[in-house]
This record gives sequence, structure tokens and C-alpha cells, in this order.
Amino acid sequence: MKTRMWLLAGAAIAMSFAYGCKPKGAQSTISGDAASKVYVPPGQYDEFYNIVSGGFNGQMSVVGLPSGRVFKILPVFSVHPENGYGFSEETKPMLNTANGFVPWDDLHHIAISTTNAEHDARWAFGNANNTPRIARVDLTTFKTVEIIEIPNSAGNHSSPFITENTEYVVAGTRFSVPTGADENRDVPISTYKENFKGHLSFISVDPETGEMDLSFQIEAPPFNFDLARAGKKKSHGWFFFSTYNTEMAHTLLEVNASQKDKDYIMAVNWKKAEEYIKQGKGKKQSVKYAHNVWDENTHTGVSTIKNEVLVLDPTEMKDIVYFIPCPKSPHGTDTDPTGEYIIGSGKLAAIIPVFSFTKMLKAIEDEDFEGPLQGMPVLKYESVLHGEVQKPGLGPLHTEFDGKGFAYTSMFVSSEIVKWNIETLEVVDRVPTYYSVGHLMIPGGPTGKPHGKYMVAYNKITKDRYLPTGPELAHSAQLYDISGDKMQLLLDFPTIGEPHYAEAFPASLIMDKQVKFYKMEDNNHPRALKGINDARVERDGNKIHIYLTSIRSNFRPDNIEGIRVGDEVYFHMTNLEQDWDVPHGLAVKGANTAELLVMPGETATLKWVPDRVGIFPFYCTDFCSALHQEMQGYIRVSPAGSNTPLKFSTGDAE
Ligand code: RUQ
Ligand code: CUA
Repeated sequence: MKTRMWLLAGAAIAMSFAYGCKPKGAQSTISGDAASKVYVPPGQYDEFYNIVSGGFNGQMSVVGLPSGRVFKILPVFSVHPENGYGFSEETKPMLNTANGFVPWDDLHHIAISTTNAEHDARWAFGNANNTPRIARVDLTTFKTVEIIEIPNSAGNHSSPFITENTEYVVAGTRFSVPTGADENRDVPISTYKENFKGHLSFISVDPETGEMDLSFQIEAPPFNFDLARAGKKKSHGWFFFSTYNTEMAHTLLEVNASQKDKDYIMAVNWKKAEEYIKQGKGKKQSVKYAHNVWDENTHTGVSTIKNEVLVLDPTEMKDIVYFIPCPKSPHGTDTDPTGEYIIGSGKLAAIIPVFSFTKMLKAIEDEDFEGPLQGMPVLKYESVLHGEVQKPGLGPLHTEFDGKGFAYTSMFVSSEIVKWNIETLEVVDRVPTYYSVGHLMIPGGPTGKPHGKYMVAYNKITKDRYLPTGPELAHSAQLYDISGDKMQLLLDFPTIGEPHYAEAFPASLIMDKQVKFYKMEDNNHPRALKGINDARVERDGNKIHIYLTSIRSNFRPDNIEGIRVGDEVYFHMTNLEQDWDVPHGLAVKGANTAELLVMPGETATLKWVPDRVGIFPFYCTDFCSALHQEMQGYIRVSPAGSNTPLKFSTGDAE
């Protein structure tokens, strides 16, 4: 993203607009009461949870607003040795894909679940850009509980955006690619226009359980799909995807995909698509993708490979796709809280176009088209346009809303945020960002009912904002007060990873719904132990199963002998605690994987293949009591083929 945006910066400077690209120091913009507005006194809570994407770290972070304090880093698409995510036998299936185990990804966008276009904050969704996937995090446990892979897709950037009742979460492909059988995919890149295809995936979300299912895909021309937003309220039933590279170039996109004056916002009538599906329309295509679901009762992920997807062809179903011309290489497309206005942020455009949903419907009804595009109708720009924001700044990327009739657009190149009136299109305020803002976030901003009050800018360039840390500098967020007429900068805070999108919602929505521990009686892990008396060690060929309990402040068994070099040793650790905030950890000397961090009532498994003879200590890593440092044990490893008897002690007094 950085590189691409720097190139844009170059392009825009070449356009020689009369704006400075680097704002002056922040001092002058900070007024005296900023500190008190972000100060959360000891013993008090932040007002908002802010779930922030980590970009190339593949994680989400949980931040409090207005303080900017980080509460948790939660692993989604990347392994996390800190708690064994992706290393324990139970979590490995969560990162399974059609390409096998993929331990990393690039997470850009967050979507918080909604009902009636308002946050219900049951789940947070995140996208994996590189190996296309969507994850669902349960906001009562802050755990990744589901990951679904997206077939026919590459660079899952236009994702995960949701409809107003979380009926669907979508995934639009950034890279168009050839799909189908091997011989259809093994084609010269120069045949891009003929052989490559874009796909927009609609993944349904079960209203009770949240479980995702790849419902259908819409086949589209080989454009790049960048971002998307669902319609809401009056435009509920529609989805809007921004496109670039409608030139359909396949090389040096920097130049070749910036030729046309306008690209498109692709409007999809998904309710209509549903009708066609009910009539049995669409083609089943064979594909391969993984669907991974976490089971809270067995504390284990299950990965299933699926083989089929339903694909709809919008040149046959004539009324599900319409193109709205939009200047120029639009990045964000955003719908305002009423659902009437659709804003396209053209990275290379000198204005911000605001489209009217009502006008769009009218134009469709009147067949007021400027022509077909690959068999699909293109609406006339003027017919759908509500108006243009004039001279907003340089390099518009994303727009958020405060629910009071104003929109806020991030300007990457001119490093500023521009506040404008959605009805009159007048710019009413602008503030600098430090520097080169990407996404903006207003709590509830993408919903029908923004919570307002604050805005966070997630910046791409930090430069001189923090104490330097070698070649790589901290990434940066900036908090603004938007309760008054003028935006006021309150706070800089560094972020974990490179933040792209984030969402925030009132803490009161979920803070009393947190799972405090898992009930032992519900623990159906096949290797769970119900009490310390079940602790034991069993040999099964070259497999050793250590059924381990942890409770303040001991492991049982804690002296284990009779393990041989080359054995596969499985530590199945059950944390018997039944109280909030008493995890126990397990670290084994020389284990070349990770530790386990096991929550109360949970069972998790660490695999270890000892490769040398000796005594190997193990210990608890989480300071759990005054005698935490006593929480330890020893394993004796004998040579392969030795007949040291299998022996374990569960803590008899000496
Ligand atoms: S992006 S800075 Cu969401 Cu990947 Cu816009
Ligand atoms: Cu258990 Cu420290």
C-alpha cells in the first residue's frame, strides 16, 4: 500500500495542484484541553472498543478510545507463539487452506456485525488479502472462531464488508485471475482480457451462530476490485464495489491503469440475485476451498475442504449489475447513514463525486444508459450524480460519517481530513494529519447510526512523530474530537502492525458479555481431564500422550520418565481453574514450536519430538500465584530403543 501510494503522490504532484503535501508541526493545532479529553483516570474504563486491523501482521488489535491504550493483540491469520495459536494441535486447522497450512496473511479491513444497520458487536470480521479468506472473531471471547477461504479470488482486498443485518459479508477480488479447470488457468498473461475474470463473493452469515457459508459469486469483468460498502436503509438490498484498472491492463498498472478518466462503481442488486438463485439460476462450478470452524466445546478447530460454488453470470441475469462511472481509480466507496448517498473516492480525481441512490433507481427504471459494458448496463454519470465536492484536497481515499449530516474524507496526498456537508457538498473544515492518512474511522461511522464524538486517522507515514526505532518507525494513529464544528486533534498513538481499516463501538455493548472462563462440565475435548486424579501418561507405539492438569500451582504429572528420542510427545493440558483471568502456560525446554496458554476450563495440546537425551524441564509461563515459580516439572528422555520404564508421578510428598 505504501509503495502504491507513494507513486500516487508522485502522480498527483505532477498534476501540480496548489496544495502543500507536508503539513506544518502539530503544536499550533493542539489546544489546552486536549489532554483532559483523552485522559482515562486509573480505575476507569475507556468509552469505546476500537478493533484495529494489523495489516501485514495478520492480527487485530483491541484498543481503547479515547486513551489509545492497547488491550490485546488477537491472532487471526498469523500464528502467535505467545498463546500457541497456529502451533497447538487444536488451532492448526484454523489456518488450513486449499494450499495447506498458511501461517500468515495481510489483514486490511474490519467489519463489526450490525442489526438494522446498527452495531450489535457480536462479531468482528477481517479479510486476508493474500490467500483470500474471511475470519470471524467472537467478541465475547476475542477469539478467531471461523475462517472461510474464497475460491476464484486473489488479493481479497474488497472485503469484508457487511449488509445491514449481517446477512452477507462480501469479498471482491483485487486481482482478476483465470478460473476453472487446469487448462483454463494455464494461459498466457497477455490473454488477460479474454481469459481473466473478477469474482465477487457473497458469504452468508447465520443470524444465530454467525457461521459463514459461501452462498454465491458474481462473475465480473477482469477489473481490480478495491473496496465496497453495502447499501443500508433505503438502499438495503444493494452493494457497491469500487473498481480500478477498468483499462484491463496486466503490466505496469501505475501507468496503464490510470488512462481512463473514469472507472466504475459496480452496483449489485443482491436481493435480485437471491431471487434468481431461488429460481434455480446460476452454475455450479467446481473449486476447492477450506472452511475452518472453532468448536467451543471441544476447544478444537475443524477444517473441511469444500468443492463447489454457485456462480451467477450478470450478462444473463440482466438486472443484478449496473456500472456507475466514477472518476478516477476510486479507492473507497462509502454509503452515508441514510443509505441515499454513495461516495466514490477517486485517488486521482480532483473532486469527490456523490451519487444519489434515488437517482440511480430512476435511471435504471428509465434505462438511461450510456451503453453496455461487456453485456452489462452502464449508467450515465450525470443521471446518477447528486453533486461533486469541489477542491476537496489531493488523493481522496476513504469517507466516514458522523450521523449529523457531515462526511469526512481522508486525503492521502495532501495529508489532511476534509469535512463536508453531504447535502450541500460544501467543505466546512479541514485539518492536517501527520502524515498521509489512509483510513479514517468514526465509531459507528459505516452504520446507519454513527456514535460520533471521535475520529481516528490511520496514517501511512510516521516520519518524525515518535522516538525513532531503527529503519522501521512506529505506525501511527491520530485521534480527533469531532463533537464541535471544528475537528480538533487530541492524541497521537502508535499502532500494532500497519493499520488499515478499524471500527469502534461503545464498550457498553459487550463489556458485560465477556466469557470469564470455560465451564469444565462443558469441556468435551476428547483428551480433557476432569480432575487431578485422571492425570497420567500413556504410550501408544511411538506416541506418548501426557494428560496434564494445571491448577495453582502445580502440574500433574510433574516427573515423567520413559520417553525416548524420536517419540512424538503430546502434552494435553487441561486448565482446571474455574475463575476469571487464571490462564496457565506451558513451556518445554527445547520445544521448537511455541508455548501453550490455556484458559480456565480449556484443554490444548502441544506436540514435541525430543531429538536428544536428557532431562527437560517444563514450567508455567503465566504468573498465576505466589507459587507460580514453583509450577514446574521434569521429563527424562532416554535413547531411542532404551527400555527405561514409562513412569510418572502426580506429586506424592517426598
Ligand atoms: S486500504 S488506505 Cu483499506 Cu487496503 Cu485504503
Ligand atoms: Cu500457572 Cu504460573
